[in-house]
Amino acid sequence: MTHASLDHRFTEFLLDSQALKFGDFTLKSGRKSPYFINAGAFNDGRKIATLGAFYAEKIVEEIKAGNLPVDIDTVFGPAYKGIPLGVSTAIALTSAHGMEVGYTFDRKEKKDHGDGGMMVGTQLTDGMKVLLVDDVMTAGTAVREVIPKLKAEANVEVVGLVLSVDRMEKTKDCDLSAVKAVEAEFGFPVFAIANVREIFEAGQHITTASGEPYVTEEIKAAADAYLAQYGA
Ligand code: OMP
Repeated sequence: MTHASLDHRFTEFLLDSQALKFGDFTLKSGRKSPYFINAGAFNDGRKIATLGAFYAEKIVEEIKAGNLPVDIDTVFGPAYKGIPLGVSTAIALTSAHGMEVGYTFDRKEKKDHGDGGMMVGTQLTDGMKVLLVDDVMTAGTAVREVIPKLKAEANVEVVGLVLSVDRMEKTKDCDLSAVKAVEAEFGFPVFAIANVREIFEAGQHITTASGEPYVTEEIKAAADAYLAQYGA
């Protein structure tokens, strides 16, 4: 029995969940892309549980490789789309891997009654090891917004960032990928369950119910052209 690699199994999951779409999409950065990854497609219990299990598998792989610490205190998912990611990842880390971790997310607006505060879940305190999770990185705008919020809360140590997909795109100003630029700027490692090149490679061998590959030659050519222009 062969075991498909993590990126291959994740690509299958993206395609089966219709989270990976092909067409014409305008990105947050303004770039026009022939593909889009929509984490909003993980919209039921089975899909979000499966997604959390993929994040947990990637995290445990990186812990075993010595790239992430074993004593992560909390998984932080930035509001709003990061919230189910952080929660489902924390559940999977505990239930499937026996790790005791918290989950934390930020409020978009400050609450001045009840428990107050900007954070929900495990409260951040000095010295805590925080692992960030987010959906997709194109230019790294989302992560740049959340780091100051964390630092304003407590002197936490951000130990890394785990994404579902690294789109492997150059930043506007240099040829470095957004992931590499974030690593260099903040000093923590960034991991992705799969990157776009792995996804397009795997997608050519994964078929729809009617037996056609999800990634046709036409789709592959459009992706290659896009990556030739914007890929790092
Ligand atoms: P950056 O924050 O610039 O890295 O862009 C990533 C964000 O853009 C994601 O968190 C999404 O909100 C959105 N996005 C996707 O969800 N999927 C994609 O395939 C591409 C983008 C995007 O707009 O770049």
